[in-house]
Amino acid sequence: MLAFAYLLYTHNKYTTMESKIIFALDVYDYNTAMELARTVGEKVFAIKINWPVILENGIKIVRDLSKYANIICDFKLADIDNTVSMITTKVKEYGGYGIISHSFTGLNSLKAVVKSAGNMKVFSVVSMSQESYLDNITEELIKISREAGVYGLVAPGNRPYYLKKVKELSEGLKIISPGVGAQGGDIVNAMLLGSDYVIIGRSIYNSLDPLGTLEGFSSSINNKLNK
Ligand code: O7E
Repeated sequence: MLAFAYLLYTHNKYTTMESKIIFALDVYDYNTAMELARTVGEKVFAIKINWPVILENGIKIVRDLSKYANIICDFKLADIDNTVSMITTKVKEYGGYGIISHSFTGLNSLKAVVKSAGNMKVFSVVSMSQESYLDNITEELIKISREAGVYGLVAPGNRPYYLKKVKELSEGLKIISPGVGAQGGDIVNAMLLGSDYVIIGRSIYNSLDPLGTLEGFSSSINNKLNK
């Protein structure tokens, strides 16, 4: 029985790893969050949560959601080394798969996140899906991120110029991209320009059929990219 449960578990994780989609679960309500996670969890690479779900439910929801998918905590850390370490340590304690940090706070702060993360994946924001001051310093942010030893970079799926630029300088770091769907980006273009995973929120959770919508996104990647 235990062996069967383990097989089922590893199989689910394998299925999850195949997907190129990270679902942005930006809702408040606990039951809604859990229901969405249960519905799409096995079909996505990971679920990303942000302040809306945490402010309403607390950090314990990371553990609950982890039953259904890898959980990436998008807390966009931007503080001194001690504070970001404390937050990262807490996310690790509750079973987070990954954590997202800003990089404009500099090398020391980002290194502190990487150190406290242990086996958790650290992604750093180097370019946003809306115009921001980061546009002036993207190259420097990539350099800091590489030096700190992050696992991946956040770059926009709806702003091709910046996505291409990040890809060119990424030296193999994974790229995860918001901006697809509700913010106008196209999933196939984003993947062709270098995204490893696209982050999609509203287009899925506001849909009448979240699973069907997700599967539509997945098959558009498979159809175009596997030709
Ligand atoms: O537009 P949506 O609904 O598909 O959701 C996009 C998600 O990506 C949402 O959680 C938002 O906070 C996040 N995001 C951006 O939209 N733009 C950015 O530049 C960065 C992020 C983000 O997720 O950063 C960390 C990966």
